[in-house]
Amino acid sequence: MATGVERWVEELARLFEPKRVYWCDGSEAEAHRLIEAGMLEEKIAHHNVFYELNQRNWPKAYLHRSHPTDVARTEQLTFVCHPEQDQAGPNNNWMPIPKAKALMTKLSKGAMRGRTMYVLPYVMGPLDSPYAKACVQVTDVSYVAVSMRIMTRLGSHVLKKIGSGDNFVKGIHSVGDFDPNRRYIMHFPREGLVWSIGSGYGGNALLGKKCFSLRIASYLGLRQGWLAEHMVIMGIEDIKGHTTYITAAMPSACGKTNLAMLESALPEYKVTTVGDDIAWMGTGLDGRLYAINPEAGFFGVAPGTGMSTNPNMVRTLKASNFYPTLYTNVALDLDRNEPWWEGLGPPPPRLADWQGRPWDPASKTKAAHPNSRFTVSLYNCPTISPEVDNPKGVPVSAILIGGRRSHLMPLVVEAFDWTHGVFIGARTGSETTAAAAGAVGALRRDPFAMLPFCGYNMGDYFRHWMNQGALMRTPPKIFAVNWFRVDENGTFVWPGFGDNMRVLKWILDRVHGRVGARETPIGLVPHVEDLNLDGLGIPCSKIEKLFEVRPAEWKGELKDIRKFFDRFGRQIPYEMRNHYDKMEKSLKA
Ligand code: OXD
Ligand code: MN
Repeated sequence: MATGVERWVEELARLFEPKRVYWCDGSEAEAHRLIEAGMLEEKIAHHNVFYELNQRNWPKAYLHRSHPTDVARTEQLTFVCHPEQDQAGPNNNWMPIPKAKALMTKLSKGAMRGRTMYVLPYVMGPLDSPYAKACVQVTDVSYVAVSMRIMTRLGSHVLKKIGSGDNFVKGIHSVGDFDPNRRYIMHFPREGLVWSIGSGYGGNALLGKKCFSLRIASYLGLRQGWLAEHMVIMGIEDIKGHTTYITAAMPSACGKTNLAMLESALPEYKVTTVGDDIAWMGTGLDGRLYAINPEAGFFGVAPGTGMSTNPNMVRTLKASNFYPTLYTNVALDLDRNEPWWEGLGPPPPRLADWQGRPWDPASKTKAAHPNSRFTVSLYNCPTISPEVDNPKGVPVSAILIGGRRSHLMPLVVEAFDWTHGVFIGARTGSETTAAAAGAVGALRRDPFAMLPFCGYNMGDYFRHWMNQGALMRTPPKIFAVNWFRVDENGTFVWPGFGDNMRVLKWILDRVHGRVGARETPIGLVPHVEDLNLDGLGIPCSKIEKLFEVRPAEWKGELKDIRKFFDRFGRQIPYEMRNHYDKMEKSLKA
């Protein structure tokens, strides 16, 4: 008798009409075969699917070039379909479920003709974790199949775990004809289904990542009492060998990957990496918050990654533990056959740009696409945490919430308590980046860096965060951080990267009750003398400016926060309104 997965795949094969159906076993030999076939297959905008790079200097590395219109997440084409629009909230595009299903069925009809349908059984989370979820995705792109093998725990064993029933999260993916007018990323959180047509870009096509581990999982978390968040998970080990775990929410392309594996400027501290993008968190029996990373790889932004900014990522990329590492839309050093991007080092003499065209160094355009990416196994990372596969997760002592703000926001602010921390997370704004299609540098509210990823009404999400705090005996402390404040010349004041450990040290000192703090209308900030600034070479007066809260400058901000909260009407928790009123009052005073 056919299993639930087999019946579902047969139904999809009747709809998509692929030339053949191939069930992936997740082996390395299979990944080799798919890459070799992809090196011959000329499919995407006249480029081969995979292109072999210099294997001596960049072990197991392959280049992929996407369709030129398909280079970032397309938030305007991403929908979350609940029965009622109000359940999706003002933060999501919505369509009635029957209409969305009819549209996707029409677009899917015969969409895989002449192609292979790959069936990918995978698990999000360490295999024996109570949080682990079994999923199956179908796709018609070998690049997606190989990427999913890096990013998830993929293999035939997952089919055994699912058994004969249909208790699995479903992902349907086809690139169709790449037509941006027929591109939709549809989510049906109540039935654990994602259906994505028309895009091969990671965030739209590797359905285990944003679509499942954030949009669908955040809804599961609401129903079941846990949190799915856009967060780094990292350990900070002190000189005595004691590790404190923290998580950090930051919008896309704001330095989460750099933070997750930072090389500390303070030699007494060492970072270990659990994850760089997604955290699933729930309260343990001891009343503490625990976090697991559902992913098994990094899908990181290449530009800006180099030995001076993130040496551990360069080491990860050059390690040869796991086959393969993929580079998407980076530039190509034509003499050495190596990947290149802005920030890796000086440009080599002869480069092809991300679309394969000769690149003129005098031109104003970037050689690598600003959202070019690498896809690499977590198990290549030299700073990988020994706890990465711990089914229980790691206990979280602090939660950081960051944004990219050139003005106004101090380097670090501690929340007065959990409810104030939720208010801080909810009011966070950030300047937009190239990770999503649209304007770059525009300020938008991005609560908990989850605006594009929350699979339900964010008013309910804020209430859910409030409720989670009440479940914990010792909730983590919550901090807002901003590495991006600039001076009057537009230059970053704080050096960032490895020096961010100086801020993390203060956070640890607060967590362990070792230092005091100064109260301001927006939260608690450090006494500058409590920061370890040894060897930094920035005058104290400049550092003090990083903690300035100038009430006159907050007028516009207050207005913007109120406008944003008003979009959620009465769904905004009363605690958040109270914190807003208190902050407004003390800024005015
Ligand atoms: C990502 C993103 O790819 O946030 O992680 O866009
Ligand atoms: Mn992300």
